[in-house]
Amino acid sequence: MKKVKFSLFVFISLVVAFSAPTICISGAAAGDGSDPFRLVTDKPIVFYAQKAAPDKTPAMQSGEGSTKASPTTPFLADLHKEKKLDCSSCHGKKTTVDDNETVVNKKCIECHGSPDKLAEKSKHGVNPHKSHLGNINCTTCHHGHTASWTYCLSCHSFDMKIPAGAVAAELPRAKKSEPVAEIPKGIKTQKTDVVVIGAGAAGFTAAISAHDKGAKVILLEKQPITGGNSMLAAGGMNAAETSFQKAKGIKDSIELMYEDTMKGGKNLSDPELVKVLAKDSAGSVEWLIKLGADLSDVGRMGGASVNRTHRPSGGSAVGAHLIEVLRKNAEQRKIDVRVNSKVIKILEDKKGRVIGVLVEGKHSGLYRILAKAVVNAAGGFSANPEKVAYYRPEFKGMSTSNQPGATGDGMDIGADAGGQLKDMKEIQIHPTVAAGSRILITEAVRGNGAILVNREGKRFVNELTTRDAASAAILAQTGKSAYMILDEGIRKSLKQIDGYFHLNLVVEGDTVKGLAEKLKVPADALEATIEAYNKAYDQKNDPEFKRPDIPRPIRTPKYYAIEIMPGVHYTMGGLKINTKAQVIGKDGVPIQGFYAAGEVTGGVHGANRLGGNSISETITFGRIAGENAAKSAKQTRAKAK
Ligand code: MEZ
Repeated sequence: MKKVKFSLFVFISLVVAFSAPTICISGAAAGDGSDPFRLVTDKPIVFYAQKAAPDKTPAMQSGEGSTKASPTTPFLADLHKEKKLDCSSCHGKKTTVDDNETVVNKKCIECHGSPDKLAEKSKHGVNPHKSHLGNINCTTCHHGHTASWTYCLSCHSFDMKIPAGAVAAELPRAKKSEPVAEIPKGIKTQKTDVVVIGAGAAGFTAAISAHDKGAKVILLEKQPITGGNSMLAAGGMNAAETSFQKAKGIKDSIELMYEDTMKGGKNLSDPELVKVLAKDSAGSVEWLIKLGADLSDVGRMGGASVNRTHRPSGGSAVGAHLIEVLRKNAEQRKIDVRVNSKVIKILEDKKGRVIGVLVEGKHSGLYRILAKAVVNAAGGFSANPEKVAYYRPEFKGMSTSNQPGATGDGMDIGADAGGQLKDMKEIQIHPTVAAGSRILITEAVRGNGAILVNREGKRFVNELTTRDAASAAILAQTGKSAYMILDEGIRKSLKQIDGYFHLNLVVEGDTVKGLAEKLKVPADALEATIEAYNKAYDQKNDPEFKRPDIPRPIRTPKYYAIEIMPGVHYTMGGLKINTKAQVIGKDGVPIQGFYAAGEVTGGVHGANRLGGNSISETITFGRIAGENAAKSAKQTRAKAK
């Protein structure tokens, strides 16, 4: 009987780990007149564990209303002990745990099966072991010595059960700063050629590029999983003059991509950086294809004059796919990738040259890596509400489409190392985040034909205008939200739309009238709106809103609606860089040994980023930063000889 019960527990619990206590978040001192909502030293987030009988599977619920931990609450380690499993069953012979929790994860899989295998057994609608996060560590969610907590709930609100799980979590809050402690004497020190901070698309690209130029690389990620915000990128990657465009007969040019980007950014962008973005974009697509990516589908995003947004065939989300490809390539190259590893300081020598980083590992604690060059690819701060409100008080309380690690600490440590920050007030609101959630409804749905209507059943904006203009138009409507309307034809044109059905975000009707009734909008108005749109499609002319491209009409039942509202999506500001991806110091001179790429930088997107330009930037500037960091490391090595 006991055996049966334990197998049942094993089956339900799926994967178990003995990781050390708490994920951490930090708060530390500005001291230099910069914003006070910066994150440097760590404070624990408290997860409350549910009181549960050892044999029962505790229910995990997301949301507010925390329940205090009971001193009798079992964690997974306790449950294992009850089954007469000792520490070595999870930890092996040694009890030291590295920050990747390598041994524990290996042991989990040995006993319980791989996440893929577990996913096959899952009977849940939303499968906790198969998601856009890809192949992640078991210990991302399953903890041995603290309450387990489903990482998905950082963004979603599924009622997802997890063994020995928390019932509620205190969400990470940015704390007012405290000074960073002095580097302890005799601190453990490692050496490498290049350190890359942040394992999103820019970080992986820089790491792979530096490695391929002969450098020894360590890639550090503070979150328990790699992928960063790039993992969530939906719509695609902009590039001009690509082989895919040519094959489809799309006439584009580097100059046109440059002009669209400058115009979209209200001419605040650094023209030299935009030139590089446009000129190298096709090369970046080719680079990804060589690594094994599929970017053969080409669609359109707001502010683009032609179709130049590249994504996997069928219109799957670009980010999860690219991160899978980049992870695989880093693994094949045996690049040292470390999760749960937060850089809290960039180290400089007396002359201000960057010489390494101070890291706080979840298990290894504080240690130092001396490097010949550092690439900062730590991302933006859309998920730091205090910081967003500090720069833009009018955005206070708005939801975000970003993952929880997008807190902007990379900008803080970069500025502490002498880097100049620019355009910090330029924060982008994405017009279509599903109402009441953090789920981005990709611009590609509008690009493929969907329209926006208000509660009166009327269109009110050119759906392919820039994000700032579309967001402002939505916020001016009754209820400050709108409905995105599409039909079966549009649904079939873009695979990622199926995900919105899976997440229960879609209202559907067999007819336009039926849909209108469900939405409680006037049916005759909605019917007239769709009729006028279909006429605009037929005549290739949208007289009222001047939408530049209508690829499909809305006339194939069923009809669908998703309620959307604007949410914080992207921070255009950050560390100032030059075309070599060198970080520019406060004196206007490049800081030796210091490079940056991706959302942590400012200057590429000016006052408004065009959809599809983010992934483009991460790959193009990630490659430049990685290659130049490797070159700089080589020169430093040669000088030292
Ligand atoms: O670049 C983006 O932010 C993007 C393409 C978003 C989206 O709507 O899919």
